[in-house]
Amino acid sequence: MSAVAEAAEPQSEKLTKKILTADHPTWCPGCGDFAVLAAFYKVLEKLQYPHEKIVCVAGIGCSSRFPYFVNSHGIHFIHGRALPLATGVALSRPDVHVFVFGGDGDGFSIGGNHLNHAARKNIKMTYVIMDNSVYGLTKNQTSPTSPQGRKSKTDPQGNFDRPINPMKQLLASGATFIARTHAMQVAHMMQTFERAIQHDGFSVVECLSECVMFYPGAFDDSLPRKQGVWDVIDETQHDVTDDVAAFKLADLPAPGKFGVFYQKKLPTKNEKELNWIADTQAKLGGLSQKDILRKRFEVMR
Ligand SMILES: Cc1ncc(C[n+]2csc(CCOP(=O)(O)OP(=O)(O)O)c2C)c(N)n1
Ligand code: SF4
Ligand SMILES: [Mg+2]
Repeated sequence: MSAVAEAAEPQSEKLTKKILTADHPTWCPGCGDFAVLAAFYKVLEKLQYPHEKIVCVAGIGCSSRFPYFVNSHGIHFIHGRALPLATGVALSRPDVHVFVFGGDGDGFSIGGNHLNHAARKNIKMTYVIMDNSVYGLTKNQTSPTSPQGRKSKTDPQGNFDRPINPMKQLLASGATFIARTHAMQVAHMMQTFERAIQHDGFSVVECLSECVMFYPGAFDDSLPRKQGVWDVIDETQHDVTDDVAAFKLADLPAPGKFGVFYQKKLPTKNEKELNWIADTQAKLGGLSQKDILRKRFEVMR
């Protein structure tokens, strides 16, 4: 690299929790989302990505406040629309690391359609769905993962509807990395985030994160200290590239399994687009992307 280029690209600072910490989180004391944020800081400290290459995107919800609390590029966008926005960032800026955060309502309800399409297109990003099985921000409505019979402001008689099964839904959508963890199982959560981030493709982690205000104790059945069962997938027995086997694991009754259900390396849309751009430039004698676009517009006149 020339001296001029070196001067133009200053060395990134060492990433520390102090550098990554932005605003004071405004979640309720005891909210599971604090542990998710702490785990994210720790994993980023370990991975040491250049600070200026980190982008956090979210929709709307308590969990979707996440980008406010991370000192990085961040966007707090429309409810359920984080993934299309993040897709644009990921495809137009292959040099950055895109992280998306949000709730079960944001991801599986209003944003469910976008989740299917971002997954099948295999856009390179990591999406953490902080699942508290309730709409927290709007104060206790039934969410797509609320169990049958649970009473809420929208179902005072108890929820009639069957909840979705996030792992099955993600498998059917074609996501290439699918995992499940728990905000109170910190070591497992950090390992899972790290594997998800290092996956080259669309990685999704469903992270159970208790809403202590509106749904306390929702996930105690998977915490041994609350007499629950913490059942981690044994990858010596489960082939993570086998989607049928993953579907069977996802069919187990609550509290179900935790860990990586599925992982497969498939070409990302990012790499396909980059190859297409490079081929087109080569065919057109090394024209810049801007000039290729200009030429295209001239044809369309
Ligand atoms: C288009 C639109 N519809 C509805 C709302 C109201 N709203 C805001 S957050 C939210 C649900 C939040 O639940 P979830 O995504 O699970 O996040 P949590 O607060 O539980 O973390 C709703 C319905 C909105 N802001 N915008
Ligand atoms: S309402 Fe629930 S999800 Fe929202 S900050 Fe409070 S505890 Fe967390
Ligand atoms: Mg929620």
